[in-house]
Amino acid sequence: MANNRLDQVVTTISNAVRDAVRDENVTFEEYRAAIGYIMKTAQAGELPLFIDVFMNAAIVSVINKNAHPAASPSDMEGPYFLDNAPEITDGKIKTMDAYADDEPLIVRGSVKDVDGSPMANVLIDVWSSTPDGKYGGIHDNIPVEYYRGKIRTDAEGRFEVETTVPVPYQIPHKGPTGALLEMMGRHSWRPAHVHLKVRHPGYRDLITQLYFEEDEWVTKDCCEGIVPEQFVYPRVMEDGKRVLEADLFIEPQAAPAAQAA
Ligand code: MBD
Ligand code: FE
Repeated sequence: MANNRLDQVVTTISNAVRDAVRDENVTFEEYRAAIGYIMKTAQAGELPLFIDVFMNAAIVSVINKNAHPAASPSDMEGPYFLDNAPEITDGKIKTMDAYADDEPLIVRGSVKDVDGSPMANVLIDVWSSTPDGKYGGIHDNIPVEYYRGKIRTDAEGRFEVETTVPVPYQIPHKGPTGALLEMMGRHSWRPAHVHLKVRHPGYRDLITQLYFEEDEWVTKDCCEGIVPEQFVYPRVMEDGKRVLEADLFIEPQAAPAAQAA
């Protein structure tokens, strides 16, 4: 019998890994190589990327399994959320002039309680990559205020912000994570995506992503993500700008369960 939650989860995981070692007849050399790989990944600062590529989708399936049926589908947060993104006051997320032929994108929609009532003043983080797959505040010294920002819903529960259209996204593939995928014969592409994180006191965080219909990677995400159909958008233009419109439903936080002894 497990003593506590930590004991239970760690024991289950280590048993699963031991079973894999036995099933695969893993050699001592392979075991040492795996340790070396993990150390190299840590030194490259890619542990969050490596873990998310292989595990984030499983966590999302647990979240969705336990969610209120009317709540919007959750999706992977990925390794590049930063909580120190700037508040957007002029309706525009900063993007880089260097990408001359990027397309403007309007992301808008509403936030409602699962009972259907609009929710005012809800905090939404929006983040996406540069056209060549880099994230502000993470890669290539791009400042944190580029391609990410915090917005809030208005009195009617609506939000709107402008950024640029992201393109199919190759996860950083020059480091150990990409090298591993390549050695496994797998690709390192995700569909183009816009990340959203919706937070409000008393409500469960909703972390999700928006996608584009014409994107070939929507059905073969390298992170094995199951893209929520309702968040895959056809090409809609308004005054020369692409538009994604998302109605997001969030659920009240469950009362904390009594801690098992
Ligand atoms: C990303 O940008 C991402 O969104 C996910 C889920 C995994 C790796 C990189
Ligand atoms: Fe991402």
